[in-house]
Amino acid sequence: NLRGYKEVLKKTVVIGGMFPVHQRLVSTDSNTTIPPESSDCEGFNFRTFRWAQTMLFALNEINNRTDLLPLTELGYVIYDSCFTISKAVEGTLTFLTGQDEAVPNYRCGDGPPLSALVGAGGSDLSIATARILGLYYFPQMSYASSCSVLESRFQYPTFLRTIPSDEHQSVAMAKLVLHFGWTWVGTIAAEDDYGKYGIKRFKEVVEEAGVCISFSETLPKVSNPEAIERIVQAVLDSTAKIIVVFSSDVDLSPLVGELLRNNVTNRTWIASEAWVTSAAISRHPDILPVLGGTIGFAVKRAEIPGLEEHLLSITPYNDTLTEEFWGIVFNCSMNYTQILRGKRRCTGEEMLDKLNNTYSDVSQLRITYNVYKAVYAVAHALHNLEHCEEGSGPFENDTCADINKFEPWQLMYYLKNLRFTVPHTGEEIYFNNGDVDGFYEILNWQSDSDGGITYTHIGYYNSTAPPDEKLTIDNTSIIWNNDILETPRSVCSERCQPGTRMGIRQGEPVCCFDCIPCADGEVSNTTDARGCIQCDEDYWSNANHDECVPKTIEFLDFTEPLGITLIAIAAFGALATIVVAIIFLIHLNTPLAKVNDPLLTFSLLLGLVITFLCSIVFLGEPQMWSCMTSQVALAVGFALVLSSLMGKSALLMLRARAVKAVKNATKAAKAAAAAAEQSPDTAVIAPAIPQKNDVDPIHPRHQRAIMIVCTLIQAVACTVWLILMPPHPVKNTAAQNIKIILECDTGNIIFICSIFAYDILLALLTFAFAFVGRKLEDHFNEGKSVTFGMLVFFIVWISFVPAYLSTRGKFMVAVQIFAILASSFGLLACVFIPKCYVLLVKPERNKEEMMIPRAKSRDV
Ligand code: TCR
Repeated sequence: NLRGYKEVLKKTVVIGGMFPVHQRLVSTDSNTTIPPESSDCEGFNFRTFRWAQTMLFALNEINNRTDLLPLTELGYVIYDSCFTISKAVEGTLTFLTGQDEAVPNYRCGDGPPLSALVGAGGSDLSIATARILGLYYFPQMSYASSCSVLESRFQYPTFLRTIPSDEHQSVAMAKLVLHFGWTWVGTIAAEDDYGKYGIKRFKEVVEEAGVCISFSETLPKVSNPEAIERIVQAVLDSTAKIIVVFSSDVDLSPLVGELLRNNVTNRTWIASEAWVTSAAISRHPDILPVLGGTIGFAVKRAEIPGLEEHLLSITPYNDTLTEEFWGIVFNCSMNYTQILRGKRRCTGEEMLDKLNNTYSDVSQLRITYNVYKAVYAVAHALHNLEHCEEGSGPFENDTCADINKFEPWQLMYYLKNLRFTVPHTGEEIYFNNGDVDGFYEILNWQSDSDGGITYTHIGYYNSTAPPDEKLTIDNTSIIWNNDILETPRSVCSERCQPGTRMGIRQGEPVCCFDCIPCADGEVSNTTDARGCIQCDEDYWSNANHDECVPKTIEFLDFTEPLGITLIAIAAFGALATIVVAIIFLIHLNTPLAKVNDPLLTFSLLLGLVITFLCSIVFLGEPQMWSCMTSQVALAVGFALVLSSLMGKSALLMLRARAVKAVKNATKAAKAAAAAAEQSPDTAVIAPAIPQKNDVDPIHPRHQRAIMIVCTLIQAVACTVWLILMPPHPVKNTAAQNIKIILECDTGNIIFICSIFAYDILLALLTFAFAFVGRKLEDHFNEGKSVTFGMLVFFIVWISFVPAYLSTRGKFMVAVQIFAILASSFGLLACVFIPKCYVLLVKPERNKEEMMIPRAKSRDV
C-alpha cells in the first residue's frame, strides 16, 4: 500500500484512499491445513491506478498551496480494494487501526490524526466500508459509488460522494428510451448493487410509461463463460434492438468479447456511466460494428492542468503498486525472485512519456475529476476546521475542534456544511444531504478517422432543470449503428392503426399485441386503441373502420328512374281509365253500356283510378299522411273495384241461372206440347214459356246496394284502423347495417291483415260469381272477361308474395307498386278492352239482340 507522510515541521493529517487498482483476487484453493493468508490480487487496472495517482497529485497541489491548509500537511494512506468487498473491509480496518493486521480497535496507534477515507470505488465496496466507518462516525468521501441505496443517511450516516446518485442516471436512461419511443428493450445488469439497483429503478420508470422489458440478464461477477453465452443468446433471440447495460467495464468486458465473437450487430446499446468512456471496452479491436452508435451517460469531464505531467513523472521506487505498474508497462521486474525466474530487470530509467495507454490518457477525466474533487473537499473541510475561531465555533459552547486531535464527527460537521469551488474548473461543490446534483453528458460512440471510437457529445441531462427540460438531445448529431443509419425502432408490435384495436397475446408483455380489425359497425379512431367503439344508432362504420358515417337513408324517390317509371305507368293507367270512362259516357245510351248498371261501371272505373293514383303515394319519403293515405286508398280502392265487379257478376250469375231455368222449362213445355200432339184427347195444360222479364231477377238497385255496402264496410274498417293504430313512418335500422330504410309501419298487423283479407274475400266472391256467369253468352261475354280479369288479379297477387318477401329496402315498395299497377291494368284490360273494341270498332254489334241469349233467339 502507498503510504507517505511528509516529514516536515508542520502538523500532518492523514487522508485515506481506497482504489480498486486490481480487478480481482487471485483464486486460492481452500486449504485449511496451513494458516490462511490475505489473498493476493491480480489484473492491474491502469484506469484506477490513474485515480490513485490523481489523489497524490491533488494532495501535492494542496500541500504546495499557501491559501489552503497553510499550517497543515496532508499525508495519505492508499489501499487497493481489488474490486472485492473483503479487501475493502480489510483495508478499512487496517486504516482505522493503523495496524497491518486488521484488528477492529480504532486508532490505537499514535500516528498523525486520520481525517477521512476517499473511496472505495464500486458501490458494493462502499456499502461495506461505509457500514464500518459509520460505526465510528468516520467520514467517507466516495468518487465512484453511485448506487442509490447509499443515499440513506440513516444507514450510512457519514457517507458523502462527488458522483451523482444513480437515481438520476436511471431516470435519465428511462427518459432517453422514452424520448426515442422505444417500447421494447432488453436490460443487462452487473451482479452488484450498482447494476441491480440501477436497472431496477430504470425498469420502474419505463414500465410505468408503458415500455416493456424483453429480457433482463445479470452479468456474473466471477468468470462464468456459460452465463455469458446465455446472455448473448438472449440478446440474439430477442427482437429488442435497444439494450440497456448497467455495469462496470470490468464486469462487462467478457460479454463484449463474446458479442464480438458472435458478431452481434444491429443493436443500440445504452451505456451506464461506468463503461461509457471505458477504454477497456471501446479499445477492443473491431468493436465498431458491435458497439458503435452506443449512447451513454457520463459524469462531468474536466481538464486538470498538471495532472498529465504528474502521471508521467512518477518513479518506480515509491511503493509496491507503482513498482508493479512499472513492471507491467515495461515488461520488466524489480522483484528478485522474478528476476531469478528470467524476467528482465527494470532499470528505473525507462521513459514513461512514450507511454500511450489508459493510464496517461487525460482526455476523459471524469471519475478522475471526482477523485480530485473528493480530495479537495476533505482538504477544504480540514481548512475550515483549522480556521475555526475559538468562541464562535460550531460545537458545544461555541468551541472549535483542534486540527491536531479532532474527532471524526467534528470533521463530518465541516464536510456536511461545505461549499467550495474546485480549482481550474471553477465548479462549485456542496453536498445536499451528502449528494451532488445529477448532471450527465450524453455521449454517442462514433467512429474516428482510424477506425477507433470517439465519444461525441450529443446532449446532457440535468436533474435540477424543470421536468421537460431535463433531457436535452441533439438528435441530428447522433450516428446510429444500423443498416439504415436512422433512429432504430424497438417495438415488440408495430402500432395499431385507426380501424384496428390492440388484442392481447396471452402470456406476453403488454407491448406485444395483435392488431385486430374492428367489426362492422364499430370504429377506432386513435392509434393503439384498446377497443373499438360501437357507432351510434343512425351511424355505421366506413370502409376503414376509423369513422362512424351516417347511414345512407333509403326510400324510393320520385326523382330516380325507377320512381319516374312507376309514376309514368300509374299516370298512364289512370289516364287510360279516364279515357275508358269518357268512351262509356259518350256511348251511354247504347245497349252495351246499359247491359249492366252504368253506375257500377263508373264506380269500377273510379276505383281503378284510385288504385292507380294511390300507387304514386307509395313513392317518396314516407310521411305520416302518405303512410295513412297509401294503405287506406289502396284498400278502399280495391274494395270499390271488387265490390263493383261483384255487383256486376252477381247479376251475371243470377241471369245465368235464370237462363238455365228458362231452358229447362222450355224443354219441358216443348215435350208436353209434343205429347199433346200425339195424344190429342188428353188435355194437357202446357206451361207458359218464360218471358224476358221473368229472367231478370235482380234490379240495379240491388247491385248498387252491394257495391255501396261492401265498400262502406271497408271504409269503416279503415277509419277505425286510422283512428286506433294508424300506420306511421319508421326508420328501419335493423334490416340492413349500412342503410336506414324509411318505410311505413302498418301500425297493427291484425288490422292490415283483416283489411286486405276482406279485399281477398271480395275478390274470391267476385270470381266465384263471374265463374258461374261466364257461360252467359250475351252481355258481350262480360262473364268471361270478369273471370279472366280476376284470374289475372289473383296471379299477380300470388306471385307478389314471394317477390315481396325476397326483396329488401326500397325495392319492396317498388314490388308493391308493380303488383298494384299490374292487377289494376289486368282488370282494366280484361274487363274493358273487349267492350271498347265493340263500342269503337264494331258498333254494328252493339245491338239490343246481342243481349238476348242466343239459345233464346234461336229457339223462341
Ligand atoms: N459507479 C459504480 C462503479 C463505477 C465505476 C466507474 C467503476 C462507476 N464508474 C468507472 C469503474 C470505472 C459508477 C458503482 O459501483 O457505484
